[in-house]
Amino acid sequence: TQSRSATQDNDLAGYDEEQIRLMDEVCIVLDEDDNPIGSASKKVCHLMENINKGLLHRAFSCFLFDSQNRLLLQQRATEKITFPDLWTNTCCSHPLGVPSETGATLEAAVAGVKRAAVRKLDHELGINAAQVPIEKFDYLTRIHYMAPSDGKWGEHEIDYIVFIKADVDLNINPNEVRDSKYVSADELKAMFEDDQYKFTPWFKLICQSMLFEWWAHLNDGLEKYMGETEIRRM
Ligand code: DMA
Ligand code: MN
Repeated sequence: TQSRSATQDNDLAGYDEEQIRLMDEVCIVLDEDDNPIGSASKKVCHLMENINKGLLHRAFSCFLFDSQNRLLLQQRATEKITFPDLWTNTCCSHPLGVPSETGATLEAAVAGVKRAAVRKLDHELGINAAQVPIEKFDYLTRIHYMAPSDGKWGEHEIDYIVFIKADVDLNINPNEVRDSKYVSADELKAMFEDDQYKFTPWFKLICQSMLFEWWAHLNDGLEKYMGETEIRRM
């Protein structure tokens, strides 16, 4: 039936048990203007058959820079159901459909996203919450994009982009992250020229649009890019 949990689901047969369990998380369903209109499981939100009917959910992409302005990248684990083994920004996930992570106004939504980012930096990379306090995150903008992963799974999100500058200790969760690497802007550009690295679609979109301009202003003038109210459609 439609209501059975992801752990007993034919769509998920053969995938990693822990990643199947996480498909029961509750995502925030949105209209095209980022207004929450309901909730649905992570599994339901990432099936292309639902995305093709317009189902859209809220997400975030966190970019963590160290004190030398190097960006922390991760390679997604082979166990991930969507976009396995691809290189991407520090941490991505979804604010959950719970009061502390949902918001109807932009301000409340940004606060919820920052709480979700602290939660997932710990879960994926083992970064202690004390090293990434909420007040150190900066919200830049939102992008609306759609991207298939394979025939069955994909993304259709309004993705909140947040930056944080912090030196952190990592304790990587291998079920989430296969590899990680700090890079300068020039090193990231070189990775894009190297065929051995494959990247997620949302990270490519952010790199092709604003990332390098934001990065150049990390220490000086980032404020003018922060808090954008328009949703960038990509
Ligand atoms: C989802 O990321 C969010 C974006 C911006 C694609 P994800 O697939 O890494 O989510 P999770 O870590 O919750 O599986
Ligand atoms: Mn998603």
